[in-house]
Amino acid sequence: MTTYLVTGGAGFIGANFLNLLVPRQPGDRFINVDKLTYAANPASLEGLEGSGNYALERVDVADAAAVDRLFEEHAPDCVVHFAAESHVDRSILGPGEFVRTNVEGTFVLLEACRKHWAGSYDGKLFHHVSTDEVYGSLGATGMFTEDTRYDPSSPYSASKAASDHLVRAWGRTYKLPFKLTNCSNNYGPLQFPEKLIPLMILNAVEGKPLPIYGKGENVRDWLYVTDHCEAIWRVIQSGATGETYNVGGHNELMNVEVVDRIIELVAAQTGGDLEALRGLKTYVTDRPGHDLRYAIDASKIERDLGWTPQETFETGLAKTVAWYLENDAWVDAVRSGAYREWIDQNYGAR
Ligand code: NAD
Ligand code: TDX
Repeated sequence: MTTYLVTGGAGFIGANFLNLLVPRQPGDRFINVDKLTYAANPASLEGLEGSGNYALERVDVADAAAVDRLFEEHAPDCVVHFAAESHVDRSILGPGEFVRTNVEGTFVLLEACRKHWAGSYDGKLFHHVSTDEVYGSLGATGMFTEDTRYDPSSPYSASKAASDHLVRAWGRTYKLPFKLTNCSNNYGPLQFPEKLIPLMILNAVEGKPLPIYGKGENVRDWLYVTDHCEAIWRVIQSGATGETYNVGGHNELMNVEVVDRIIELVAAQTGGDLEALRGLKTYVTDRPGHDLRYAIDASKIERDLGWTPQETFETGLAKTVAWYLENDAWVDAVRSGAYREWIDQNYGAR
């Protein structure tokens, strides 16, 4: 039996990971360590209640004493580190929490592993979940490989870059066994509606403006969330220790193209008026330091570990729109007063 300490498991990707793995791995234990910030929704994990191999611990990963207690109580073999402040726009308006959670939080976890795994690293692993944003922006051509130089643009991506450096330094200096994945933009069920795709789906359904930053020509490489989760699991099980794997979906699209496809799907799935929905598109002030283009070269994980995405952008986006239409209660639960304050703060002045 392996005990996995999964940080940030009540957020978007972490919850999809646990919903996939807890039922599939009944002989293993999964401890979800989450501070339950605005981005978390325990309703995302309802299906796991009563599973004998799952528990939630409400803990801040930057709280060294609390993390220490968790290691004593659960004696984890593997840390899967998702917990982070994850929204670029929030990092621009308030970078402090990003440094605290993403940098200090990663440091606290690495130190806990070093202390509690001292003596033998046999069967132990720190898996760090990171992003392609650490590589900065591409021009019109080229792709990020595992060897691309780090060049982060936003407080968010700089904090993730710092955390990646800490993980590799703990590997080199203290021989801590680690693996790292840098993934492109995820989308799918359970994503907090501050991110492009769920924000646009819900605004379109409610007839609200669809705020496109700048000219909408920035390109992102979209990957369905369960394809990312399967990639992480594949790397944990079969990847080489001390290695980094880039994960991406070969789905490069301009933001306006993504919004157009969402509009078409919402019209088709709700019977809404296509032209009226198109009229909701609104070009607003650009994001400062907005990276132009991301594209992932995922050939290493495809070649070495045989991972390939199962969803195309068409199948994944249709499922995602359907999920948001069917899950009113989940949407209502996350769109609290704090959510409305964020929408006013970020979009009010644009
Ligand atoms: P999210 O914002 O949806 O969820 C983050 C989770 O972490 C939440 O449950 C939150 O409560 C928890 N958390 C925040 N601060 C914490 C703290 N101090 N202690 C404990 N828990 C804390 O994020 P996400 O989109 O699921 O991203 C998960 C990870 O994947 C992040 O590390 C992110 O950088 C990385 N990533 C995300 C994407 C993407 O497109 N969303 C792509 C590549 C990599
Ligand atoms: O209202 C919006 N209008 C808009 O045009 C929002 C919220 C976004 N955008 C643009 C900005 C980006 O070019 O859409 C693109 C996607 O934006 P986000 O959903 O905020 O994602 P991004 O900034 O690309 O970062 C995401 O992918 C990498 C995640 O939030 C990160 O956690 C992950 O590391």
